[in-house]
Amino acid sequence: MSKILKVKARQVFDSRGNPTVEAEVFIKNNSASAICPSGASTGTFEAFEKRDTNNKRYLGKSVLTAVNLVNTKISKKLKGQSIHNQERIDTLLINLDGTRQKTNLGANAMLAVSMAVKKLSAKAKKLPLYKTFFKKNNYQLPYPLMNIINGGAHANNGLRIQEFMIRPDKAKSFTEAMRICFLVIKSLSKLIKDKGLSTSVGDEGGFAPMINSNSQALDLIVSAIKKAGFKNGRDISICLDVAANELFRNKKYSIHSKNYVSVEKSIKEYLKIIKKYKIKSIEDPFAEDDWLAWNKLMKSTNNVQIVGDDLYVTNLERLKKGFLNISSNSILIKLNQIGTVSETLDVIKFAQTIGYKTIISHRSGESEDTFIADLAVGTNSNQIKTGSLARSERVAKYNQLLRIEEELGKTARMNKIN
Ligand code: 2PG
Ligand code: MG
Repeated sequence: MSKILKVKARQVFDSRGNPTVEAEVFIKNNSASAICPSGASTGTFEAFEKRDTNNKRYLGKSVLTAVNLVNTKISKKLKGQSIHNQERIDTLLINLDGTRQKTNLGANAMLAVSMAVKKLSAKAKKLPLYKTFFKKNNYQLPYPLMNIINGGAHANNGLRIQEFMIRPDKAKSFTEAMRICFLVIKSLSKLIKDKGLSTSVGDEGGFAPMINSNSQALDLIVSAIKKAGFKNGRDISICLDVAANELFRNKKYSIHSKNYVSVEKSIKEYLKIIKKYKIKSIEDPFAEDDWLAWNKLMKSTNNVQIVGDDLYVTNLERLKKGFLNISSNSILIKLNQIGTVSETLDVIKFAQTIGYKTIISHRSGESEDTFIADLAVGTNSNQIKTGSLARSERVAKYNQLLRIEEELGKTARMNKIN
C-alpha cells in the first residue's frame, strides 16, 4: 500500500511569476504534491537550481528539464520504494544525482519530490504533517519574524538592508503574535501613507516605500511600534536580514551607506544601530566567506541573535565550520538550499545539539505550499521567517500555523526565544 507507483512533475509558477517544479507522488489510491521555492539573493554554496538557460521560450527560466528528470529517472528509481522511509528515498535521490551541489538532477527537482514523499507519508498515516518530524509531543509554535519593510534584492527602492523585520517577543500564543504584528503593520501603513509614500509591497509582502536609508526605515518601524501601543525592545524586537553578500566588494561593505568601508567600521555602525533601535537579531551581517568578520561581530556583541543564512546554506559541513569559528549563534533553514528533507533535518538536529537557534525560512520566490509551517513546529524551531501579512503565499504559512495552534488546543505553547 505504501509503495511508490510513480512520481510525476509539472512546471507551475512561483510568486514572482517564474516557473518552478511541482512534484506529485502516487501510491495506490493516494497521492501528494509539493512545490519547490526559489531565492533571489542566493548563496554561492547553495544546491543547484536547474533552469533551462538556453530555452528562449521562457527567457531561460523554465524548469522543463528538471520536470522531465522527475518524470523519467527519478520516477523509475523511486518506483516500489516505501513512502515511509524518507531517509532511504533521499539517499536514493542523492546517489542518483551523484554530485556535491546536485547539479545533475537539480535541487529543485529533488526537493519537490522529497517534500511530496514526506507529505504523502503523513497523509497515508492520517497524521498532520507537523507530527511526522522528530518532535513527538509538547509541540511549540515558532515566533514569527515578520518582514515588514523590503529592500535589497526584494524591492527596487534602493534600501541597502534587504529585510526589516519585527518579532513579537512577548506574545503568549501564536494567535496573539499575529494580532501584534497585524497592529504594527496597520500602523506602519498609515505612517507611510501620511508621508505621501507608496504602500505597495515587495517580493515578501513587506512595504517597499521609496526611501533609501536604513535609518529612515528603522525610524518608521520604531514609530509604528509605538503608535500601535507597544514598546520596542520589550514587546517587540526589530530584526534584520542584511544579506551582506550583495553589499560586499574588495573586502569592504556598503551596508550602512553607499560607501564601501572596512569590517571594523561596519561593526562600529552595527553597534550603533543595535543600541539605538534595540535590534535583537541580524542575519547575514557579512559575506558568505568572510568568516573572520563574522567572528569579530560575535565577539563585539552580546545578546544579539546572529543568524547564518548564505553563510551556512543549510549545509552540515559549513555549519560545523561556523561552529568551530564561532561565527554565529543561530542558523536560517531553507530546504532548497540543500535539496532534501532528510539533509535539512540533519542540519536542524545538529544546530540544536550545539545550542544554535533554528529559524525556518521561506524563499523570496514562494508558492501556496505550506510545508515550512509544519516543519517549524515539528522540529521545535524557535522562529519562522515567512514574510509579511500580505501576498497569499506568505500569509498561507501563518494561516497554517494558526490552524496548528488551534488543533493543539490547550497544549499549544510558544517556543522560547532566549
Ligand atoms: C533570505 C531569503 C528569504 P532569498 O535572504 O533570507 O527571505 O531571500 O529567498 O531571496 O534568498
Ligand atoms: Mg537571508
